Amino acid sequence: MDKIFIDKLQVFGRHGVLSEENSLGQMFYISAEIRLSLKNAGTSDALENTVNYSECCHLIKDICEQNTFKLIETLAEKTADALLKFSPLIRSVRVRIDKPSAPIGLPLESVGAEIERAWKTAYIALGSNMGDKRKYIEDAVKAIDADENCRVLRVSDLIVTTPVSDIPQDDYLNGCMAAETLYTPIELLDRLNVEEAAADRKRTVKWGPRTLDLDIIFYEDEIIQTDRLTVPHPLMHKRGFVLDPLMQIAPYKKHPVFGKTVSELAEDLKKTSPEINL
Ligand code: PH2
Ligand code: MG
Ligand code: MG
Repeated sequence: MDKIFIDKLQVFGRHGVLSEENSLGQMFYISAEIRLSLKNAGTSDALENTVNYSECCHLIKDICEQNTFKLIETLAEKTADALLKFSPLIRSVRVRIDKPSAPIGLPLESVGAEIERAWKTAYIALGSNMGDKRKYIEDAVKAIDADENCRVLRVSDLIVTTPVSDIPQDDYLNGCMAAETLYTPIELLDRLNVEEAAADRKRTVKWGPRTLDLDIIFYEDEIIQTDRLTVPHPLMHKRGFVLDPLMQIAPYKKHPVFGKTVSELAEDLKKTSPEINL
């Protein structure tokens, strides 16, 4: 991908684990690769189609000068985060911190840290079958979009579905959304759980009725299996109430385990379970 780069911007800072570093300070050299398409800027010759590297340099300088972190990792993280939020055109960043005068007591040219961070696309299933179902879902979508670490890209229609459960309960309203996020998968899960709690969801019975259910279906093409989180969602390919709305917003998205598109998974489900009305 195209990039704007900043090479070894020299900024004074007071970051360090030692108290002398915090009081005396030292020079930090900060480098960044800011990845975005430069095509429109190159063809239009218009600054609004890219990022102003001068503004990026001042942003980096301000973060370095106005904070005192123990770790260069923190300085790198805060810098990457601010750059990623600086313009919607920016897709990913690489940030490198050099600390050539680090008090180590040994001769060296530089020590430092380098990180890469990016906006990631996640697909999230939305469900509710208690109370004002539409409002629970719409409020959650709004709250996620208002979170500075998330940008909602698309939301499907909300459809009425029959509960898939042995426990008798009211019909569901289901949908799906695509969002870009700076959260890791587990941070995103925590964030979605906050919204479920805000909707006063009680986790009493498994498969029981719920005011709000927000499930991560895909996170980029990552395959995750931990105690708390399985991605892709392990049942998504068997659930019409997931595939049907997902078809609207991402028919050609490929399942990273099965290698099939959402549209193909929906076809397969229709063949094996024709009673599911897709
Ligand atoms: N969610 C479940 C269990 N059953 N059935 C429908 N129709 N819609 C759901 O969202 C749903 C369900 C567990 O999350
Ligand atoms: Mg669920
Ligand atoms: Mg859930």
